Amino acid sequence: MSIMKNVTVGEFIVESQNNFPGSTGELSKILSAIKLASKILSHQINKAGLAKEILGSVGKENTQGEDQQKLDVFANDTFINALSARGVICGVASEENRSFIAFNDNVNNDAKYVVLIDPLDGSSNIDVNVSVGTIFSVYKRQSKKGQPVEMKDFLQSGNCQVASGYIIYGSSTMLVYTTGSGVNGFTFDPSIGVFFLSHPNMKIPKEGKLYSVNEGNFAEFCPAIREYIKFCQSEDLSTNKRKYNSRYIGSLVADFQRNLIKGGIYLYPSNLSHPNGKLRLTYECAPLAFIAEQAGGRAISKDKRVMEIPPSELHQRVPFFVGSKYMIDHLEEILASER
Ligand code: AHM
Ligand code: MG
Repeated sequence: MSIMKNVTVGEFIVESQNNFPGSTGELSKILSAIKLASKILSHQINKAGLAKEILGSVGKENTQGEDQQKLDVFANDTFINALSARGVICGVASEENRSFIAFNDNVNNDAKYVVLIDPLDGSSNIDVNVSVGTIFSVYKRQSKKGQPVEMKDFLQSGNCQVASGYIIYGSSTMLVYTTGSGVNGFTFDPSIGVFFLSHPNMKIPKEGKLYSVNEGNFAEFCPAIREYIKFCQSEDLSTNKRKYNSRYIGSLVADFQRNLIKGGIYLYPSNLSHPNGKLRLTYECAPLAFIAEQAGGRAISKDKRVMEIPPSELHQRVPFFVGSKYMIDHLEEILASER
């Protein structure tokens, strides 16, 4: 096997921490809590087809009116418990909860970081055995240490992220993260319960051959997006072949990961049922934008870098376009010509 068995994610985190003299190790502990929760979740997802008590809907909707799956609830509890137990963050905001949770005790109130998390993205795919993911980001608190966290700690623009990452529960489980010095990917070996560095210094190809969008919404897209999709489908005169291939799983982390490795563009524009796009700025777009940029790609929303958008509310949605640099450059030109 070509996985570099000698470097575990734990060793990699410690090594990276050593490159920052004066580091307190708090960020490392957060990553390690996320790592632990993801192993528990990976185990549950792998047996989802067998265990009726974890498969399917809980029969009620989450805070945003979406059907909540049993595994959504399990994932949310698992990540929040793992993060609160270590006393290294002062609060967490989750896509599954209406508001943030303040870890309001003496130890956690002294912590300097907050975490935002989408514990189980694409959960409606579990019943049909399609890859799902967890997305997270870490910010330094803005409020005073020793006090309970406040909303402003969670409403920071993506530029302020200290770390972000995702876990994909696919044909294998992978953890991919950045702390602002490149992107590294780790593959889980379930036989010994360890993530090994398998994708060091990930880079997204500058140009790709894949476009990913829910084309069922084509008629509802604005003219610029329709024009861009037609461009993707048009013939490349130098090869007499279609310019790009279409690939859409409908599970954001899986679509993102494929395009990160192979090169491509992912689009979730506004449509009639989602006038501001479907994806959440804080839980989904900003963390993936940080990874895309660190891997040499780009992420925009209409006329701005996603990383520059200050959130006005926790569950804010924005149109989201992310992927290979030249593909986003071209989309940006078409969007600009419409304004
Ligand atoms: P979720 O956060 O409720 O799971 O929804 C987000 C998911 C993404 O994983 C995926 O990219 C998108 O919804 C797919 O939406 P659509 O079915 O409209 O194409
Ligand atoms: Mg989600």
